[in-house]
Amino acid sequence: MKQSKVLIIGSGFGGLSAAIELRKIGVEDFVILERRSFMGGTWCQNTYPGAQVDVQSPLYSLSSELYDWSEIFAPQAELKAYTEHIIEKHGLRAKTILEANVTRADWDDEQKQWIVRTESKGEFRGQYLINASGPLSTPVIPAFEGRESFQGAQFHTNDWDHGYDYKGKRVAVIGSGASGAQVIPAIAEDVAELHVFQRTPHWVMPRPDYHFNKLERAVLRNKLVHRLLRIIIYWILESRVIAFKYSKALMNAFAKSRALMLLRWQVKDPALRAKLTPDYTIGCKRIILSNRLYPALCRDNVTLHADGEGIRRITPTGIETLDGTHVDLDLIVYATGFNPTEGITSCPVIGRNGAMLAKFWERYPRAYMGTMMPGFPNFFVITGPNTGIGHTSAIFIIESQMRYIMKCIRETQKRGMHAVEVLDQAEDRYTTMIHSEMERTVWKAGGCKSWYQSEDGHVIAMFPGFSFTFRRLTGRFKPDHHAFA
Ligand code: N01
Repeated sequence: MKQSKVLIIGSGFGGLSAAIELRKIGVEDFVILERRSFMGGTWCQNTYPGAQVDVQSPLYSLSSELYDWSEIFAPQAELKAYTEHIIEKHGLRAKTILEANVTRADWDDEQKQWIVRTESKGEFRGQYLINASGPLSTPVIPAFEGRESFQGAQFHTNDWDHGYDYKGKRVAVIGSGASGAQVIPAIAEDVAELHVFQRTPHWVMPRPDYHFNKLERAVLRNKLVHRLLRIIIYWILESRVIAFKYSKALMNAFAKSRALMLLRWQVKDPALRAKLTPDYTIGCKRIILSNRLYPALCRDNVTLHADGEGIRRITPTGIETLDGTHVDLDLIVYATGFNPTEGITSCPVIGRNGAMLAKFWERYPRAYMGTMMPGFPNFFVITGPNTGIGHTSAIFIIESQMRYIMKCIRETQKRGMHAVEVLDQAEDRYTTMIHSEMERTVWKAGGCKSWYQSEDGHVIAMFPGFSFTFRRLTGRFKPDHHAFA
Protein backbone atom coordinates (compact mmCIF):
# COMPACT_ATOMS: atom_id res chain seq x y z
CA MET A 1 0.00 0.00 0.00
CA LYS A 2 1.39 3.41 -1.04
CA GLN A 3 0.28 6.69 0.51
CA SER A 4 0.18 10.09 -1.27
CA LYS A 5 -1.64 13.34 -0.71
CA VAL A 6 -3.13 13.30 -4.21
CA LEU A 7 -3.77 10.45 -6.62
CA ILE A 8 -4.25 11.36 -10.28
CA ILE A 9 -5.76 8.82 -12.66
CA GLY A 10 -4.55 9.29 -16.25
CA SER A 11 -1.55 11.03 -17.81
CA GLY A 12 -3.19 12.88 -20.72
CA PHE A 13 -3.53 16.66 -20.79
CA GLY A 14 -5.94 16.47 -17.80
CA GLY A 15 -3.55 14.50 -15.57
CA LEU A 16 -0.46 16.48 -16.64
CA SER A 17 -2.23 19.76 -16.07
CA ALA A 18 -3.35 18.58 -12.58
CA ALA A 19 0.25 17.70 -11.70
CA ILE A 20 1.56 21.08 -12.85
CA GLU A 21 -1.16 23.00 -10.97
CA LEU A 22 -0.66 20.97 -7.76
CA ARG A 23 2.99 21.96 -7.75
CA LYS A 24 1.97 25.60 -8.11
CA ILE A 25 0.06 25.36 -4.80
CA GLY A 26 2.96 23.58 -3.13
CA VAL A 27 1.73 19.99 -3.37
CA GLU A 28 4.58 17.71 -4.43
CA ASP A 29 3.22 14.55 -2.84
CA PHE A 30 1.19 13.19 -5.75
CA VAL A 31 1.31 10.17 -7.99
CA ILE A 32 -0.10 9.64 -11.50
CA LEU A 33 -1.61 6.22 -12.22
CA GLU A 34 -1.59 5.41 -15.92
CA ARG A 35 -3.25 2.27 -17.23
CA ARG A 36 -1.21 2.09 -20.43
CA SER A 37 2.48 1.26 -20.87
CA PHE A 38 3.17 4.85 -21.99
CA MET A 39 2.17 8.32 -20.84
CA GLY A 40 0.34 11.04 -22.72
CA GLY A 41 -3.31 10.05 -23.25
CA THR A 42 -5.33 10.76 -26.38
CA TRP A 43 -2.64 12.04 -28.72
CA CYS A 44 -0.25 9.23 -27.86
CA GLN A 45 -2.97 6.57 -28.06
CA ASN A 46 -4.77 7.69 -31.25
CA THR A 47 -2.14 7.10 -33.93
CA TYR A 48 -4.43 6.26 -36.86
CA PRO A 49 -3.34 7.62 -40.27
CA GLY A 50 -4.44 11.23 -40.71
CA ALA A 51 -4.93 11.98 -36.98
CA GLN A 52 -4.69 15.73 -36.50
CA VAL A 53 -6.21 18.23 -34.10
CA ASP A 54 -9.08 20.38 -35.37
CA VAL A 55 -8.65 23.27 -32.94
CA GLN A 56 -5.86 25.73 -33.72
CA SER A 57 -2.71 24.49 -31.93
CA PRO A 58 -1.53 27.81 -30.48
CA LEU A 59 -4.80 27.71 -28.49
CA TYR A 60 -4.97 23.91 -28.13
CA SER A 61 -2.04 23.84 -25.71
CA LEU A 62 -1.44 24.46 -22.01
CA SER A 63 -1.40 28.20 -21.27
CA SER A 64 1.94 27.85 -19.46
CA GLU A 65 3.51 25.70 -22.19
CA LEU A 66 3.56 27.55 -25.50
CA TYR A 67 5.16 25.55 -28.30
CA ASP A 68 6.93 26.00 -31.61
CA TRP A 69 4.11 24.56 -33.78
CA SER A 70 4.91 23.82 -37.41
CA GLU A 71 1.34 24.35 -38.56
CA ILE A 72 -1.92 25.79 -37.29
CA PHE A 73 -3.57 22.34 -36.86
CA ALA A 74 -0.81 20.11 -35.50
CA PRO A 75 -0.66 16.49 -36.69
CA GLN A 76 -0.72 13.67 -34.12
CA ALA A 77 3.09 13.16 -34.14
CA GLU A 78 3.65 16.81 -33.21
CA LEU A 79 1.00 16.66 -30.46
CA LYS A 80 2.71 13.56 -29.11
CA ALA A 81 6.06 15.38 -29.15
CA TYR A 82 4.43 18.33 -27.36
CA THR A 83 2.96 16.03 -24.70
CA GLU A 84 6.34 14.40 -24.17
CA HIS A 85 8.02 17.81 -23.97
CA ILE A 86 5.67 18.70 -21.08
CA ILE A 87 6.30 15.36 -19.35
CA GLU A 88 10.09 15.79 -19.56
CA LYS A 89 10.17 19.48 -18.70
CA HIS A 90 8.17 18.91 -15.51
CA GLY A 91 9.85 15.63 -14.60
CA LEU A 92 6.49 13.86 -14.55
CA ARG A 93 7.77 10.47 -15.69
CA ALA A 94 9.23 9.92 -12.24
CA LYS A 95 5.83 10.73 -10.70
CA THR A 96 3.95 8.19 -12.83
CA ILE A 97 3.26 4.50 -12.41
CA LEU A 98 2.59 2.85 -15.77
CA GLU A 99 0.31 -0.15 -16.33
CA ALA A 100 -1.57 0.86 -13.18
CA ASN A 101 -5.09 0.12 -14.36
CA VAL A 102 -7.42 1.43 -11.64
CA THR A 103 -10.23 -1.04 -10.99
CA ARG A 104 -12.02 0.56 -8.03
CA ALA A 105 -11.94 3.61 -5.76
CA ASP A 106 -13.45 3.65 -2.24
CA TRP A 107 -13.73 6.59 0.16
CA ASP A 108 -12.63 5.78 3.72
CA ASP A 109 -14.59 8.32 5.77
CA GLU A 110 -12.77 7.55 9.02
CA GLN A 111 -9.31 8.15 7.56
CA LYS A 112 -10.63 10.80 5.15
CA GLN A 113 -8.87 9.29 2.19
CA TRP A 114 -9.42 7.36 -1.02
CA ILE A 115 -8.37 3.75 -1.40
CA VAL A 116 -7.62 3.03 -5.02
CA ARG A 117 -7.11 -0.51 -6.27
CA THR A 118 -5.26 -1.36 -9.46
CA GLU A 119 -5.20 -4.51 -11.54
CA SER A 120 -1.52 -5.35 -11.05
CA LYS A 121 0.19 -2.51 -9.15
CA GLY A 122 -1.48 -2.96 -5.77
CA GLU A 123 -3.37 -0.48 -3.62
CA PHE A 124 -2.85 3.27 -3.30
CA ARG A 125 -4.19 5.67 -0.69
CA GLY A 126 -4.59 9.40 -1.13
CA GLN A 127 -6.46 12.24 0.55
CA TYR A 128 -7.58 13.62 -2.82
CA LEU A 129 -8.44 11.75 -6.00
CA ILE A 130 -8.40 13.45 -9.40
CA ASN A 131 -9.87 11.37 -12.21
CA ALA A 132 -8.44 12.42 -15.56
CA SER A 133 -9.10 9.20 -17.46
CA GLY A 134 -10.61 11.11 -20.39
CA PRO A 135 -14.20 10.93 -21.68
CA LEU A 136 -13.12 9.65 -25.09
CA SER A 137 -10.85 6.83 -24.01
CA THR A 138 -13.19 3.80 -23.97
CA PRO A 139 -13.58 2.77 -27.63
CA VAL A 140 -16.85 1.27 -28.77
CA ILE A 141 -17.15 -1.51 -31.33
CA PRO A 142 -20.82 -2.18 -32.03
CA ALA A 143 -21.96 -5.78 -31.61
CA PHE A 144 -22.44 -6.50 -35.31
CA GLU A 145 -23.64 -10.05 -35.91
CA GLY A 146 -20.77 -12.29 -37.03
CA ARG A 147 -18.02 -9.86 -36.00
CA GLU A 148 -16.00 -12.61 -34.32
CA SER A 149 -16.16 -14.79 -37.45
CA PHE A 150 -14.30 -12.31 -39.69
CA GLN A 151 -11.03 -13.90 -40.83
CA GLY A 152 -9.30 -10.71 -41.98
CA ALA A 153 -7.83 -8.02 -39.73
CA GLN A 154 -10.04 -5.71 -37.68
CA PHE A 155 -9.31 -2.95 -35.20
CA HIS A 156 -10.68 0.33 -33.80
CA THR A 157 -9.13 3.67 -34.85
CA ASN A 158 -8.15 4.09 -31.18
CA ASP A 159 -6.00 0.93 -31.37
CA TRP A 160 -4.57 1.21 -34.90
CA ASP A 161 -2.40 -1.81 -35.68
CA HIS A 162 0.68 -0.37 -37.41
CA GLY A 163 1.98 -3.90 -37.90
CA TYR A 164 -0.76 -4.44 -40.49
CA ASP A 165 0.04 -3.16 -43.99
CA TYR A 166 -3.24 -1.89 -45.48
CA LYS A 167 -1.65 -0.89 -48.80
CA GLY A 168 -3.24 -2.67 -51.75
CA LYS A 169 -5.91 -4.25 -49.51
CA ARG A 170 -9.72 -4.18 -49.56
CA VAL A 171 -10.66 -2.08 -46.57
CA ALA A 172 -13.91 -1.04 -44.86
CA VAL A 173 -14.16 1.99 -42.57
CA ILE A 174 -17.28 1.85 -40.41
CA GLY A 175 -18.30 5.27 -39.10
CA SER A 176 -17.98 8.75 -40.57
CA GLY A 177 -17.37 10.96 -37.51
CA ALA A 178 -14.22 12.94 -36.75
CA SER A 179 -11.95 9.87 -36.68
CA GLY A 180 -13.41 8.22 -39.81
CA ALA A 181 -13.24 11.52 -41.70
CA GLN A 182 -9.50 11.69 -41.06
CA VAL A 183 -8.67 8.04 -41.78
CA ILE A 184 -10.59 7.90 -45.08
CA PRO A 185 -8.54 10.49 -47.05
CA ALA A 186 -5.31 9.33 -45.39
CA ILE A 187 -5.58 5.75 -46.71
CA ALA A 188 -7.83 6.06 -49.80
CA GLU A 189 -4.98 6.41 -52.30
CA ASP A 190 -3.06 3.43 -50.98
CA VAL A 191 -5.77 0.78 -50.69
CA ALA A 192 -7.19 -1.34 -53.51
CA GLU A 193 -10.79 -0.70 -52.45
CA LEU A 194 -12.23 1.43 -49.67
CA HIS A 195 -15.78 0.85 -48.48
CA VAL A 196 -17.11 3.56 -46.19
CA PHE A 197 -20.13 2.63 -44.09
CA GLN A 198 -21.92 5.82 -43.13
CA ARG A 199 -24.97 5.62 -40.86
CA THR A 200 -25.60 9.37 -40.68
CA PRO A 201 -23.92 12.04 -42.82
CA HIS A 202 -21.91 14.67 -40.96
CA TRP A 203 -21.66 18.34 -41.86
CA VAL A 204 -18.22 19.11 -43.28
CA MET A 205 -16.65 22.56 -43.49
CA PRO A 206 -13.41 23.70 -45.13
CA ARG A 207 -10.36 23.51 -42.93
CA PRO A 208 -8.17 26.62 -42.89
CA ASP A 209 -4.86 24.71 -42.90
CA TYR A 210 -1.73 26.80 -42.64
CA HIS A 211 1.96 25.91 -42.31
CA PHE A 212 4.06 28.48 -40.47
CA ASN A 213 7.17 29.48 -42.40
CA LYS A 214 10.59 29.89 -40.76
CA LEU A 215 10.13 33.61 -40.18
CA GLU A 216 6.64 33.18 -38.67
CA ARG A 217 7.93 30.46 -36.37
CA ALA A 218 10.75 32.70 -35.25
CA VAL A 219 8.31 35.53 -34.53
CA LEU A 220 5.95 33.16 -32.69
CA ARG A 221 8.76 32.06 -30.39
CA ASN A 222 8.31 35.47 -28.82
CA LYS A 223 5.90 34.72 -25.97
CA LEU A 224 4.05 38.03 -26.23
CA VAL A 225 3.35 37.54 -29.94
CA HIS A 226 2.32 33.91 -29.34
CA ARG A 227 -0.06 34.96 -26.58
CA LEU A 228 -1.53 37.64 -28.81
CA LEU A 229 -2.20 34.98 -31.48
CA ARG A 230 -3.84 32.78 -28.82
CA ILE A 231 -6.09 35.65 -27.79
CA ILE A 232 -7.09 36.40 -31.39
CA ILE A 233 -7.90 32.71 -32.07
CA TYR A 234 -9.76 32.44 -28.76
CA TRP A 235 -12.12 35.34 -29.52
CA ILE A 236 -12.73 34.28 -33.13
CA LEU A 237 -13.71 30.79 -31.94
CA GLU A 238 -15.71 32.13 -29.00
CA SER A 239 -17.96 34.14 -31.30
CA ARG A 240 -19.26 30.83 -32.68
CA VAL A 241 -21.18 30.19 -29.45
CA ILE A 242 -23.67 32.88 -30.45
CA ALA A 243 -24.73 30.67 -33.35
CA PHE A 244 -24.45 27.30 -31.50
CA LYS A 245 -26.65 28.54 -28.69
CA TYR A 246 -28.76 31.44 -29.80
CA SER A 247 -29.32 31.49 -33.51
CA LYS A 248 -30.24 28.81 -36.00
CA ALA A 249 -30.35 31.60 -38.61
CA LEU A 250 -26.71 32.53 -37.95
CA MET A 251 -25.76 28.85 -38.00
CA ASN A 252 -27.39 28.52 -41.41
CA ALA A 253 -25.97 31.79 -42.76
CA PHE A 254 -22.36 31.26 -41.74
CA ALA A 255 -21.88 27.53 -41.36
CA LYS A 256 -24.49 25.62 -43.38
CA SER A 257 -24.08 27.74 -46.51
CA ARG A 258 -20.30 27.25 -46.47
CA ALA A 259 -20.69 23.52 -45.85
CA LEU A 260 -23.14 23.19 -48.75
CA MET A 261 -20.82 25.20 -50.97
CA LEU A 262 -17.93 22.83 -50.17
CA LEU A 263 -20.15 19.84 -50.91
CA ARG A 264 -21.32 21.27 -54.26
CA TRP A 265 -17.81 22.30 -55.21
CA GLN A 266 -16.08 19.03 -54.33
CA VAL A 267 -18.79 16.43 -55.10
CA LYS A 268 -20.13 16.65 -58.64
CA ASP A 269 -22.19 13.44 -58.60
CA PRO A 270 -25.73 14.40 -57.43
CA ALA A 271 -26.45 10.88 -56.06
CA LEU A 272 -23.30 10.91 -53.91
CA ARG A 273 -24.02 14.49 -52.87
CA ALA A 274 -27.51 13.49 -51.72
CA LYS A 275 -26.06 10.68 -49.59
CA LEU A 276 -23.65 13.14 -48.00
CA THR A 277 -26.21 15.84 -47.18
CA PRO A 278 -27.30 15.81 -43.52
CA ASP A 279 -30.93 16.53 -42.59
CA TYR A 280 -30.26 18.00 -39.14
CA THR A 281 -29.08 21.44 -38.06
CA ILE A 282 -25.38 22.00 -38.61
CA GLY A 283 -23.47 21.85 -35.30
CA CYS A 284 -25.81 19.27 -33.72
CA LYS A 285 -23.06 16.67 -34.19
CA ARG A 286 -19.44 17.80 -34.16
CA ILE A 287 -18.68 19.63 -37.41
CA ILE A 288 -15.93 17.99 -39.43
CA LEU A 289 -13.21 20.25 -40.80
CA SER A 290 -11.72 18.70 -43.93
CA ASN A 291 -10.66 19.71 -47.40
CA ARG A 292 -9.69 16.13 -48.25
CA LEU A 293 -12.68 14.01 -47.22
CA TYR A 294 -15.04 14.69 -50.15
CA PRO A 295 -12.32 14.31 -52.84
CA ALA A 296 -11.42 10.95 -51.26
CA LEU A 297 -15.06 9.83 -51.32
CA CYS A 298 -15.20 10.72 -55.04
CA ARG A 299 -12.33 8.40 -55.93
CA ASP A 300 -13.06 5.39 -58.20
CA ASN A 301 -11.73 2.91 -55.62
CA VAL A 302 -13.98 4.34 -52.85
CA THR A 303 -17.62 3.32 -52.30
CA LEU A 304 -19.92 5.06 -49.86
CA HIS A 305 -22.50 2.71 -48.36
CA ALA A 306 -25.32 4.78 -46.90
CA ASP A 307 -29.06 4.67 -46.26
CA GLY A 308 -30.33 1.19 -47.23
CA GLU A 309 -26.81 -0.14 -47.85
CA GLY A 310 -25.83 -0.38 -44.18
CA ILE A 311 -24.42 -3.42 -42.38
CA ARG A 312 -26.63 -6.49 -41.98
CA ARG A 313 -23.89 -8.75 -40.66
CA ILE A 314 -20.19 -9.40 -40.78
CA THR A 315 -19.19 -12.68 -42.43
CA PRO A 316 -15.88 -14.59 -42.38
CA THR A 317 -14.88 -12.82 -45.62
CA GLY A 318 -16.45 -9.39 -45.41
CA ILE A 319 -19.67 -7.45 -44.81
CA GLU A 320 -23.17 -8.30 -46.00
CA THR A 321 -25.22 -5.17 -46.52
CA LEU A 322 -28.93 -4.59 -45.92
CA ASP A 323 -29.62 -4.74 -49.67
CA GLY A 324 -28.08 -8.23 -49.85
CA THR A 325 -24.73 -7.28 -51.43
CA HIS A 326 -21.60 -8.96 -50.09
CA VAL A 327 -18.45 -6.82 -49.84
CA ASP A 328 -15.25 -8.89 -49.75
CA LEU A 329 -12.68 -7.43 -47.35
CA ASP A 330 -9.18 -7.86 -45.92
CA LEU A 331 -9.48 -5.25 -43.16
CA ILE A 332 -12.32 -3.69 -41.16
CA VAL A 333 -11.57 -0.40 -39.36
CA TYR A 334 -14.05 0.60 -36.67
CA ALA A 335 -14.24 4.40 -36.56
CA THR A 336 -17.24 3.97 -34.30
CA GLY A 337 -16.34 6.35 -31.50
CA PHE A 338 -16.23 6.12 -27.74
CA ASN A 339 -18.44 5.58 -24.72
CA PRO A 340 -18.34 9.03 -23.10
CA THR A 341 -20.17 7.94 -19.94
CA GLU A 342 -17.83 5.06 -19.16
CA GLY A 343 -14.84 7.22 -19.99
CA ILE A 344 -15.66 9.93 -17.45
CA THR A 345 -14.46 7.67 -14.67
CA SER A 346 -12.54 4.57 -15.50
CA CYS A 347 -13.76 2.34 -12.64
CA PRO A 348 -16.48 1.94 -9.99
CA VAL A 349 -16.30 4.81 -7.49
CA ILE A 350 -17.80 4.30 -4.03
CA GLY A 351 -18.20 7.43 -1.92
CA ARG A 352 -19.39 8.33 1.57
CA ASN A 353 -21.81 5.83 3.18
CA GLY A 354 -21.33 3.41 0.27
CA ALA A 355 -22.78 5.82 -2.33
CA MET A 356 -22.15 4.45 -5.82
CA LEU A 357 -21.25 6.97 -8.50
CA ALA A 358 -22.87 4.73 -11.12
CA LYS A 359 -26.14 4.95 -9.12
CA PHE A 360 -25.86 8.74 -8.78
CA TRP A 361 -25.38 8.90 -12.56
CA GLU A 362 -28.02 6.27 -13.31
CA ARG A 363 -30.26 8.67 -15.26
CA TYR A 364 -27.47 10.79 -16.66
CA PRO A 365 -24.00 11.97 -15.53
CA ARG A 366 -24.09 15.28 -13.63
CA ALA A 367 -21.62 17.27 -11.57
CA TYR A 368 -21.15 20.67 -9.96
CA MET A 369 -18.84 22.65 -12.27
CA GLY A 370 -18.64 19.41 -14.25
CA THR A 371 -16.17 18.36 -11.58
CA MET A 372 -17.61 17.37 -8.19
CA MET A 373 -20.52 15.26 -6.96
CA PRO A 374 -22.27 15.27 -3.54
CA GLY A 375 -21.43 12.13 -1.57
CA PHE A 376 -17.93 11.91 -3.06
CA PRO A 377 -15.59 14.03 -0.91
CA ASN A 378 -12.20 15.10 -2.25
CA PHE A 379 -13.02 13.54 -5.62
CA PHE A 380 -12.71 15.55 -8.82
CA VAL A 381 -13.45 14.59 -12.40
CA ILE A 382 -11.57 16.27 -15.23
CA THR A 383 -13.63 16.74 -18.43
CA GLY A 384 -16.61 15.57 -16.42
CA PRO A 385 -20.31 15.96 -17.33
CA ASN A 386 -21.14 19.08 -19.38
CA THR A 387 -17.59 20.30 -19.76
CA GLY A 388 -17.29 19.50 -23.46
CA ILE A 389 -16.87 22.37 -25.82
CA GLY A 390 -17.36 22.06 -29.55
CA HIS A 391 -16.17 25.48 -30.58
CA THR A 392 -12.85 25.99 -28.78
CA SER A 393 -9.98 24.28 -26.98
CA ALA A 394 -10.83 21.54 -24.46
CA ILE A 395 -7.58 22.48 -22.70
CA PHE A 396 -9.06 25.89 -21.81
CA ILE A 397 -11.85 24.01 -20.01
CA ILE A 398 -9.43 21.63 -18.26
CA GLU A 399 -7.46 24.63 -16.98
CA SER A 400 -10.69 26.22 -15.74
CA GLN A 401 -11.53 23.03 -13.81
CA MET A 402 -8.05 23.17 -12.30
CA ARG A 403 -8.80 26.59 -10.82
CA TYR A 404 -11.82 25.13 -9.02
CA ILE A 405 -9.98 22.01 -7.84
CA MET A 406 -6.97 23.92 -6.52
CA LYS A 407 -9.30 26.31 -4.70
CA CYS A 408 -11.11 23.34 -3.10
CA ILE A 409 -7.81 21.89 -1.88
CA ARG A 410 -6.42 25.21 -0.68
CA GLU A 411 -9.63 26.15 1.15
CA THR A 412 -9.71 22.76 2.91
CA GLN A 413 -6.10 23.19 3.99
CA LYS A 414 -6.69 26.79 5.10
CA ARG A 415 -9.54 25.66 7.35
CA GLY A 416 -7.40 22.91 8.86
CA MET A 417 -9.94 20.38 7.57
CA HIS A 418 -9.42 17.09 5.71
CA ALA A 419 -12.31 16.81 3.28
CA VAL A 420 -14.42 19.00 1.00
CA GLU A 421 -17.65 18.00 -0.67
CA VAL A 422 -20.17 19.88 -2.77
CA LEU A 423 -23.63 20.15 -1.19
CA ASP A 424 -26.63 18.39 -2.76
CA GLN A 425 -28.56 21.62 -3.30
CA ALA A 426 -25.62 23.39 -4.91
CA GLU A 427 -25.04 20.54 -7.37
CA ASP A 428 -28.76 20.34 -8.10
CA ARG A 429 -29.05 24.10 -8.75
CA TYR A 430 -25.98 24.01 -11.02
CA THR A 431 -27.21 21.01 -13.02
CA THR A 432 -30.73 22.49 -13.34
CA MET A 433 -29.18 25.70 -14.68
CA ILE A 434 -27.04 23.73 -17.17
CA HIS A 435 -29.98 21.78 -18.59
CA SER A 436 -32.24 24.80 -18.72
CA GLU A 437 -29.57 26.72 -20.67
CA MET A 438 -29.14 23.66 -22.87
CA GLU A 439 -32.74 23.73 -24.15
CA ARG A 440 -32.04 26.24 -26.92
CA THR A 441 -28.69 24.89 -28.04
CA VAL A 442 -28.16 23.15 -31.35
CA TRP A 443 -26.92 20.04 -29.46
CA LYS A 444 -30.35 19.66 -27.82
CA ALA A 445 -32.66 21.12 -30.45
CA GLY A 446 -30.74 20.38 -33.64
CA GLY A 447 -32.65 17.22 -34.53
CA CYS A 448 -29.81 14.68 -34.38
CA LYS A 449 -28.62 11.84 -32.15
CA SER A 450 -25.02 12.24 -31.03
CA TRP A 451 -22.55 11.07 -28.39
CA TYR A 452 -23.19 14.40 -26.69
CA GLN A 453 -26.51 12.98 -25.43
CA SER A 454 -27.38 10.38 -22.80
CA GLU A 455 -29.81 7.55 -23.53
CA ASP A 456 -32.65 9.63 -22.06
CA GLY A 457 -31.85 12.61 -24.29
CA HIS A 458 -30.01 14.88 -21.83
CA VAL A 459 -27.03 16.61 -23.43
CA ILE A 460 -24.35 15.44 -20.99
CA ALA A 461 -21.17 16.26 -22.87
CA MET A 462 -21.41 19.94 -23.67
CA PHE A 463 -21.24 23.16 -21.66
CA PRO A 464 -24.12 25.32 -22.91
CA GLY A 465 -22.40 28.66 -23.18
CA PHE A 466 -19.26 30.68 -23.60
CA SER A 467 -16.05 29.14 -22.34
CA PHE A 468 -15.31 32.37 -20.47
CA THR A 469 -18.56 31.84 -18.53
CA PHE A 470 -17.28 28.44 -17.42
CA ARG A 471 -13.95 30.02 -16.48
CA ARG A 472 -15.77 32.67 -14.43
CA LEU A 473 -17.94 30.06 -12.66
CA THR A 474 -14.98 27.84 -11.79
CA GLY A 475 -12.83 30.78 -10.75
CA ARG A 476 -15.20 31.94 -8.00
CA PHE A 477 -15.07 29.36 -5.24
CA LYS A 478 -18.22 29.48 -3.11
CA PRO A 479 -17.53 28.07 0.37
CA ASP A 480 -21.28 28.00 1.18
CA HIS A 481 -21.80 25.50 -1.68
CA HIS A 482 -19.51 23.04 0.09
CA ALA A 483 -19.23 21.08 3.34
CA PHE A 484 -15.87 20.63 5.05
CA ALA A 485 -14.99 17.82 7.44
O1 N01 B 1 -16.62 9.09 -33.01
P1 N01 B 1 -18.10 9.62 -33.39
P2 N01 B 1 -15.21 9.64 -33.47
N1 N01 B 1 -23.42 1.16 -37.06
O2 N01 B 1 -18.97 9.15 -32.26
C1 N01 B 1 -20.86 5.49 -36.41
C2 N01 B 1 -13.04 13.70 -30.93
N2 N01 B 1 -12.12 13.60 -32.05
O3 N01 B 1 -14.17 8.78 -32.91
O4 N01 B 1 -23.38 9.30 -36.69
C3 N01 B 1 -22.95 2.04 -37.96
O5 N01 B 1 -18.10 11.05 -33.73
C4 N01 B 1 -21.55 6.77 -36.08
O6 N01 B 1 -22.75 6.89 -36.82
P3 N01 B 1 -23.91 7.94 -36.33
C5 N01 B 1 -14.17 14.65 -31.28
O7 N01 B 1 -14.63 15.29 -30.12
C6 N01 B 1 -11.46 14.72 -32.44
O8 N01 B 1 -15.20 9.88 -34.93
O9 N01 B 1 -24.03 7.75 -34.83
N3 N01 B 1 -22.27 3.14 -37.64
C7 N01 B 1 -20.46 7.78 -36.46
O10 N01 B 1 -20.41 8.00 -37.82
C8 N01 B 1 -15.21 13.70 -31.80
O11 N01 B 1 -16.52 14.22 -31.78
C9 N01 B 1 -10.61 14.68 -33.50
O12 N01 B 1 -25.10 7.55 -37.06
C10 N01 B 1 -22.07 3.35 -36.34
C11 N01 B 1 -19.18 7.05 -36.03
O13 N01 B 1 -19.51 5.67 -35.96
C12 N01 B 1 -15.01 12.53 -30.89
O14 N01 B 1 -13.61 12.44 -30.72
C13 N01 B 1 -10.42 13.50 -34.20
C14 N01 B 1 -22.52 2.48 -35.34
C15 N01 B 1 -18.70 7.46 -34.67
O15 N01 B 1 -18.41 8.82 -34.71
C16 N01 B 1 -15.51 11.21 -31.40
O16 N01 B 1 -15.15 11.06 -32.77
C17 N01 B 1 -11.09 12.37 -33.79
C18 N01 B 1 -23.24 1.35 -35.74
N4 N01 B 1 -23.74 0.48 -34.86
C19 N01 B 1 -11.93 12.43 -32.72
N5 N01 B 1 -22.17 2.99 -34.14
C20 N01 B 1 -9.93 15.92 -33.91
O17 N01 B 1 -9.51 16.73 -33.15
C21 N01 B 1 -21.51 4.13 -34.40
N6 N01 B 1 -21.45 4.35 -35.73
C22 N01 B 1 -9.81 16.14 -35.32
